[in-house]
Amino acid sequence: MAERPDASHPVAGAALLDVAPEVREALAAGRAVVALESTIISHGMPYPQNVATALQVEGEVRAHGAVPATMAVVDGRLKAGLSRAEIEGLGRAGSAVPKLSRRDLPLAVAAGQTGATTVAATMIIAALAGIRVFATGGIGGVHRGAGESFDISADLLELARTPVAVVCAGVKSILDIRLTLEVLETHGVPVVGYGTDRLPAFFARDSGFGVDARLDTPAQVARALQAQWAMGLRGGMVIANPIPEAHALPREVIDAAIEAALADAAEQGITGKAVTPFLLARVNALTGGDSLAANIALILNNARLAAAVAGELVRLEI
Ligand code: PSU
Ligand code: MN
Repeated sequence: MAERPDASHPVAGAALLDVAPEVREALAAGRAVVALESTIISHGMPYPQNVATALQVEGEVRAHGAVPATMAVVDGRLKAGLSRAEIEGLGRAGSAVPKLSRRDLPLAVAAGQTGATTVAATMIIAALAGIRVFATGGIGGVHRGAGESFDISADLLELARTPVAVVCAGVKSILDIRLTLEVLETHGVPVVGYGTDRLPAFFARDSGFGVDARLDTPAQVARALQAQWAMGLRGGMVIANPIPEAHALPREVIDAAIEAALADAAEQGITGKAVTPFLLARVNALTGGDSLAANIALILNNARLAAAVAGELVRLEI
């Protein structure tokens, strides 16, 4: 279990970390805090909707009784909690800011860079700050064709080693969902369906795959996390929360856009860390306003659940 930050017991990495005053006070007082990522702002959505959404998500976390901590690296400092101006800056810069995953963090810090954090990097900063619950849209996973490309997101390995619960809308079908579940199983990461026994696929409520367990209340989720960490398992958990029914998109629309995006990526020879942002941008462009509205709706839905889970963890005093 991550230790609470405490002035008298600085945690490892504290010297590199700036915890926003509101977040620090909440943690010190044992109040609920929810981590949020910033790659979703810079690389996951167009400006200015990305900034509006990031601020709205923070508002939703607050409205449900928790304090939001949006993560990024700013001028080489790990940030747990961003100012409005910092969120605006990342959103406006978009893909001009580097996307930082685990392997990028030390290099960005040493170089004094500013960048947006992926799920993996956000989990790392959250754990350093003592934050256990994180809300996002979708996690990275095993890419289609990974047998050749070896393209497996560092998010999956982070979930294996860092004790942060990630509330998401499942796995976007730009990925190979079956292989993503296999890798999570190999690394011992529980995948929970919230109110469902089906793994959601981001815009769709059912990926065609099941989950390891269905849990129906934030208290049940918190007890599962408590059990995991109490037995010394240091990893995270995927809390897959289906997109609200009213915002789910027809599977044909999404599948067609994803196939087209994958074909474009192959044709343009996109590889490495550029793959996911490229596919996200192409799917957004091909499906237009519908997917953006769905994307915003599911993130807000995840923010609400994450706030509730963080509240329950506080009640369990972990
Ligand atoms: N999937 C989405 N939206 C996103 C991402 C993934 O539906 O915004 C972002 C997240 O920041 C995630 C990252 O951590 O992409 C994964 O990138 P990669 O596949 O390069 O690890
Ligand atoms: Mn990759």
